[in-house]
Amino acid sequence: MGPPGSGKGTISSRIVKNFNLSYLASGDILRSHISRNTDKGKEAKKFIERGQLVPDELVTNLILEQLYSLSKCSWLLDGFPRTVKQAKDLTEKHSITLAINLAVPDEVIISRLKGRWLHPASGRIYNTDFNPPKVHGIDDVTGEKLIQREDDKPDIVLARLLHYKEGNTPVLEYYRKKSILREFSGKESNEIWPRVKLCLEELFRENKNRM
Ligand code: G5P
Ligand code: MG
Repeated sequence: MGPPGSGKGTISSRIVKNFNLSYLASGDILRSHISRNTDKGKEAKKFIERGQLVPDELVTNLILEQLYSLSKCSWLLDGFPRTVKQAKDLTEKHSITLAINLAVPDEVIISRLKGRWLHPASGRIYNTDFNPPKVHGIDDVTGEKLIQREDDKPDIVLARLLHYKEGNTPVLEYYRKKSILREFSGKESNEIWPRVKLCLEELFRENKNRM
Protein backbone atom coordinates (compact mmCIF):
# COMPACT_ATOMS: atom_id res chain seq x y z
CA MET A 1 0.00 0.00 0.00
CA GLY A 2 0.99 3.63 -0.37
CA PRO A 3 -0.13 6.74 -2.25
CA PRO A 4 0.05 7.00 -6.04
CA GLY A 5 3.68 7.24 -7.09
CA SER A 6 5.04 6.18 -3.70
CA GLY A 7 7.05 3.40 -5.35
CA LYS A 8 4.78 0.38 -4.87
CA GLY A 9 5.64 -0.93 -8.33
CA THR A 10 9.34 -0.09 -7.94
CA ILE A 11 9.69 -1.76 -4.54
CA SER A 12 7.51 -4.70 -5.65
CA SER A 13 9.78 -5.46 -8.60
CA ARG A 14 12.75 -5.60 -6.20
CA ILE A 15 10.83 -7.86 -3.79
CA VAL A 16 9.93 -10.23 -6.62
CA LYS A 17 13.57 -10.34 -7.80
CA ASN A 18 14.85 -11.14 -4.29
CA PHE A 19 12.13 -13.41 -2.92
CA ASN A 20 10.26 -16.25 -4.52
CA LEU A 21 6.83 -14.63 -4.85
CA SER A 22 4.24 -14.32 -7.59
CA TYR A 23 3.10 -10.75 -8.21
CA LEU A 24 -0.24 -9.11 -9.01
CA ALA A 25 -0.83 -5.36 -9.35
CA SER A 26 -4.48 -4.30 -9.35
CA GLY A 27 -3.71 -1.21 -11.48
CA ASP A 28 -1.93 -3.34 -14.14
CA ILE A 29 -4.86 -5.78 -14.27
CA LEU A 30 -7.36 -2.92 -14.66
CA ARG A 31 -5.24 -1.21 -17.35
CA SER A 32 -4.99 -4.49 -19.24
CA HIS A 33 -8.81 -4.72 -19.27
CA ILE A 34 -9.04 -1.12 -20.45
CA SER A 35 -6.59 -1.68 -23.30
CA ARG A 36 -8.50 -4.83 -24.37
CA ASN A 37 -11.75 -2.84 -24.17
CA THR A 38 -13.52 -5.53 -22.10
CA ASP A 39 -16.78 -4.75 -20.27
CA LYS A 40 -14.85 -4.61 -16.98
CA GLY A 41 -12.28 -2.32 -18.61
CA LYS A 42 -15.01 0.02 -19.90
CA GLU A 43 -16.51 0.21 -16.42
CA ALA A 44 -13.12 0.73 -14.69
CA LYS A 45 -12.05 3.45 -17.16
CA LYS A 46 -14.88 5.76 -16.01
CA PHE A 47 -13.38 5.84 -12.51
CA ILE A 48 -9.65 5.68 -13.30
CA GLU A 49 -9.79 8.65 -15.68
CA ARG A 50 -11.27 10.74 -12.85
CA GLY A 51 -8.66 9.58 -10.36
CA GLN A 52 -11.33 7.74 -8.36
CA LEU A 53 -11.26 4.23 -6.93
CA VAL A 54 -12.91 1.55 -9.04
CA PRO A 55 -15.92 -0.10 -7.27
CA ASP A 56 -14.89 -2.73 -4.71
CA GLU A 57 -16.77 -5.62 -6.32
CA LEU A 58 -15.20 -5.14 -9.73
CA VAL A 59 -11.59 -5.00 -8.54
CA THR A 60 -12.00 -7.66 -5.81
CA ASN A 61 -13.46 -10.16 -8.29
CA LEU A 62 -10.56 -9.57 -10.69
CA ILE A 63 -7.96 -10.10 -7.95
CA LEU A 64 -9.65 -13.16 -6.39
CA GLU A 65 -10.04 -14.74 -9.84
CA GLN A 66 -6.30 -14.44 -10.45
CA LEU A 67 -5.35 -15.58 -6.94
CA TYR A 68 -7.36 -18.74 -7.54
CA SER A 69 -4.76 -19.84 -10.10
CA LEU A 70 -1.93 -19.02 -7.65
CA SER A 71 -3.24 -21.21 -4.84
CA LYS A 72 0.00 -23.22 -4.63
CA CYS A 73 2.44 -20.31 -4.23
CA SER A 74 3.06 -17.26 -2.08
CA TRP A 75 2.27 -13.91 -3.64
CA LEU A 76 2.65 -10.17 -3.37
CA LEU A 77 -0.23 -7.80 -4.10
CA ASP A 78 0.45 -4.22 -5.23
CA GLY A 79 -2.36 -1.68 -4.84
CA PHE A 80 -4.89 -4.08 -3.34
CA PRO A 81 -6.72 -3.83 -0.96
CA ARG A 82 -7.52 -0.13 -0.88
CA THR A 83 -10.74 -0.17 1.15
CA VAL A 84 -11.75 -2.04 4.29
CA LYS A 85 -14.38 -3.93 2.24
CA GLN A 86 -11.63 -5.17 -0.12
CA ALA A 87 -9.41 -6.07 2.85
CA LYS A 88 -12.20 -8.06 4.53
CA ASP A 89 -13.13 -9.89 1.33
CA LEU A 90 -9.47 -10.81 0.84
CA THR A 91 -9.10 -12.03 4.44
CA GLU A 92 -12.16 -14.24 4.02
CA LYS A 93 -10.44 -16.21 1.26
CA HIS A 94 -6.73 -15.93 2.03
CA SER A 95 -4.37 -15.61 4.96
CA ILE A 96 -2.23 -12.47 4.80
CA THR A 97 1.21 -12.53 6.43
CA LEU A 98 2.33 -8.94 6.05
CA ALA A 99 0.97 -5.56 4.92
CA ILE A 100 3.54 -2.99 3.80
CA ASN A 101 2.76 0.73 3.61
CA LEU A 102 5.05 3.22 1.86
CA ALA A 103 4.79 6.82 3.06
CA VAL A 104 6.26 9.40 0.65
CA PRO A 105 5.57 13.17 0.76
CA ASP A 106 3.12 14.62 -1.82
CA GLU A 107 5.61 17.02 -3.43
CA VAL A 108 7.99 14.14 -4.19
CA ILE A 109 5.14 12.15 -5.74
CA ILE A 110 3.93 14.94 -8.01
CA SER A 111 7.39 15.47 -9.43
CA ARG A 112 8.02 11.73 -9.97
CA LEU A 113 4.80 11.03 -11.84
CA LYS A 114 5.54 13.70 -14.46
CA GLY A 115 8.52 11.62 -15.55
CA ARG A 116 7.02 8.11 -15.41
CA TRP A 117 7.02 5.87 -18.50
CA LEU A 118 5.45 2.41 -18.60
CA HIS A 119 5.77 -0.75 -20.67
CA PRO A 120 2.12 -1.84 -20.49
CA ALA A 121 2.58 -5.52 -21.45
CA SER A 122 5.05 -6.27 -18.63
CA GLY A 123 4.27 -3.47 -16.15
CA ARG A 124 7.96 -2.39 -16.27
CA ILE A 125 8.29 1.16 -14.96
CA TYR A 126 10.81 3.84 -15.90
CA ASN A 127 11.40 7.42 -14.83
CA THR A 128 13.22 10.08 -16.83
CA ASP A 129 15.31 11.03 -13.73
CA PHE A 130 15.40 7.91 -11.55
CA ASN A 131 15.66 4.92 -13.92
CA PRO A 132 15.49 6.09 -17.54
CA PRO A 133 15.25 3.52 -20.36
CA LYS A 134 18.43 3.10 -22.45
CA VAL A 135 16.61 4.70 -25.41
CA HIS A 136 14.01 7.38 -24.67
CA GLY A 137 10.45 6.02 -25.04
CA ILE A 138 11.58 2.41 -25.71
CA ASP A 139 11.42 -0.65 -23.38
CA ASP A 140 14.92 -2.00 -22.60
CA VAL A 141 13.86 -5.66 -22.79
CA THR A 142 11.44 -5.90 -25.74
CA GLY A 143 12.29 -2.78 -27.77
CA GLU A 144 8.56 -1.90 -27.73
CA LYS A 145 7.21 1.61 -27.25
CA LEU A 146 6.67 2.98 -23.73
CA ILE A 147 3.57 4.96 -22.84
CA GLN A 148 2.68 7.60 -20.25
CA ARG A 149 -0.35 6.75 -18.13
CA GLU A 150 -3.48 8.84 -18.80
CA ASP A 151 -3.98 9.18 -15.04
CA ASP A 152 -0.49 10.70 -14.58
CA LYS A 153 -1.79 14.04 -15.92
CA PRO A 154 -1.27 16.59 -13.08
CA ASP A 155 -4.97 17.27 -12.33
CA ILE A 156 -5.74 13.53 -12.16
CA VAL A 157 -2.70 12.94 -9.92
CA LEU A 158 -4.11 15.49 -7.46
CA ALA A 159 -7.51 13.72 -7.49
CA ARG A 160 -5.80 10.34 -6.91
CA LEU A 161 -3.88 11.74 -3.93
CA LEU A 162 -7.08 13.14 -2.46
CA HIS A 163 -9.05 9.89 -2.86
CA TYR A 164 -6.10 7.96 -1.50
CA LYS A 165 -6.02 10.04 1.67
CA GLU A 166 -9.78 9.67 2.22
CA GLY A 167 -9.81 5.91 1.79
CA ASN A 168 -6.55 4.47 2.99
CA THR A 169 -6.39 5.33 6.70
CA PRO A 170 -9.08 2.76 7.69
CA VAL A 171 -7.25 0.03 5.71
CA LEU A 172 -4.01 0.81 7.56
CA GLU A 173 -5.94 0.64 10.83
CA TYR A 174 -7.44 -2.72 9.80
CA TYR A 175 -3.96 -4.25 9.34
CA ARG A 176 -2.50 -2.40 12.35
CA LYS A 177 -5.13 -4.08 14.56
CA LYS A 178 -4.10 -7.44 13.14
CA SER A 179 -0.46 -6.56 14.03
CA ILE A 180 0.81 -7.26 10.51
CA LEU A 181 1.34 -3.69 9.30
CA ARG A 182 4.88 -2.42 8.63
CA GLU A 183 5.30 1.21 7.56
CA PHE A 184 8.27 2.66 5.70
CA SER A 185 8.72 6.38 5.09
CA GLY A 186 11.23 8.25 2.99
CA LYS A 187 11.77 10.31 -0.13
CA GLU A 188 13.76 7.78 -2.15
CA SER A 189 13.02 4.15 -3.06
CA ASN A 190 16.73 3.35 -2.68
CA GLU A 191 16.51 4.48 0.94
CA ILE A 192 13.26 2.58 1.63
CA TRP A 193 14.21 -0.66 -0.14
CA PRO A 194 16.96 -1.94 2.24
CA ARG A 195 14.54 -1.61 5.16
CA VAL A 196 11.79 -3.49 3.32
CA LYS A 197 14.29 -6.19 2.34
CA LEU A 198 15.46 -6.62 5.92
CA CYS A 199 11.87 -6.88 7.15
CA LEU A 200 11.08 -9.59 4.58
CA GLU A 201 14.29 -11.51 5.31
CA GLU A 202 13.35 -11.59 9.00
CA LEU A 203 9.82 -12.70 8.17
CA PHE A 204 10.99 -15.51 5.86
CA ARG A 205 13.53 -16.64 8.49
CA GLU A 206 10.84 -16.74 11.22
CA ASN A 207 8.47 -18.70 9.00
CA LYS A 208 11.21 -21.19 8.11
CA ASN A 209 12.08 -21.73 11.78
CA ARG A 210 8.42 -22.39 12.55
CA MET A 211 8.13 -25.14 9.89
P1 G5P B 1 -2.38 1.94 -9.57
O1 G5P B 1 -1.85 1.52 -10.88
O2 G5P B 1 -2.21 1.03 -8.42
P2 G5P B 1 -1.40 4.10 -7.93
O3 G5P B 1 -1.95 5.46 -8.15
O4 G5P B 1 -1.78 3.48 -6.65
O5 G5P B 1 -1.76 3.35 -9.27
P3 G5P B 1 1.12 4.16 -9.02
O6 G5P B 1 0.85 5.45 -9.72
O7 G5P B 1 1.17 2.91 -9.83
O8 G5P B 1 0.13 4.01 -7.84
P4 G5P B 1 3.45 3.36 -7.54
O9 G5P B 1 3.34 1.99 -8.12
O10 G5P B 1 3.30 3.51 -6.06
O11 G5P B 1 2.49 4.38 -8.25
O12 G5P B 1 4.85 4.02 -7.92
P5 G5P B 1 5.96 3.58 -9.01
O13 G5P B 1 5.34 3.41 -10.35
O14 G5P B 1 6.82 2.51 -8.46
O15 G5P B 1 6.84 4.93 -8.99
C1 G5P B 1 6.31 6.11 -9.57
C2 G5P B 1 7.39 6.76 -10.47
O16 G5P B 1 8.46 7.20 -9.64
C3 G5P B 1 8.02 5.79 -11.50
O17 G5P B 1 8.33 6.51 -12.68
C4 G5P B 1 9.32 5.33 -10.80
O18 G5P B 1 10.33 4.94 -11.73
C5 G5P B 1 9.70 6.60 -10.04
N1 G5P B 1 10.44 6.39 -8.80
C6 G5P B 1 10.36 5.36 -7.91
N2 G5P B 1 11.20 5.56 -6.88
C7 G5P B 1 11.84 6.74 -7.11
C8 G5P B 1 12.83 7.51 -6.41
O19 G5P B 1 13.31 7.12 -5.33
N3 G5P B 1 13.19 8.69 -6.96
C9 G5P B 1 12.68 9.15 -8.14
N4 G5P B 1 13.12 10.33 -8.63
N5 G5P B 1 11.75 8.45 -8.85
C10 G5P B 1 11.34 7.28 -8.34
O20 G5P B 1 -3.90 2.30 -9.69
C11 G5P B 1 -4.37 3.12 -10.74
C12 G5P B 1 -5.86 3.34 -10.59
O21 G5P B 1 -6.52 2.08 -10.69
C13 G5P B 1 -7.62 2.01 -9.76
C14 G5P B 1 -7.74 3.40 -9.15
O22 G5P B 1 -8.59 4.15 -9.95
C15 G5P B 1 -6.29 3.92 -9.24
O23 G5P B 1 -6.23 5.33 -9.24
N6 G5P B 1 -7.33 0.97 -8.76
C16 G5P B 1 -8.18 0.61 -7.79
N7 G5P B 1 -9.41 1.06 -7.46
C17 G5P B 1 -10.01 0.49 -6.40
N8 G5P B 1 -9.41 -0.46 -5.64
C18 G5P B 1 -8.18 -0.94 -5.93
N9 G5P B 1 -7.61 -1.89 -5.16
C19 G5P B 1 -7.51 -0.41 -7.05
N10 G5P B 1 -6.29 -0.64 -7.62
C20 G5P B 1 -6.20 0.20 -8.66
MG1 MG C 1 2.02 1.10 -9.54
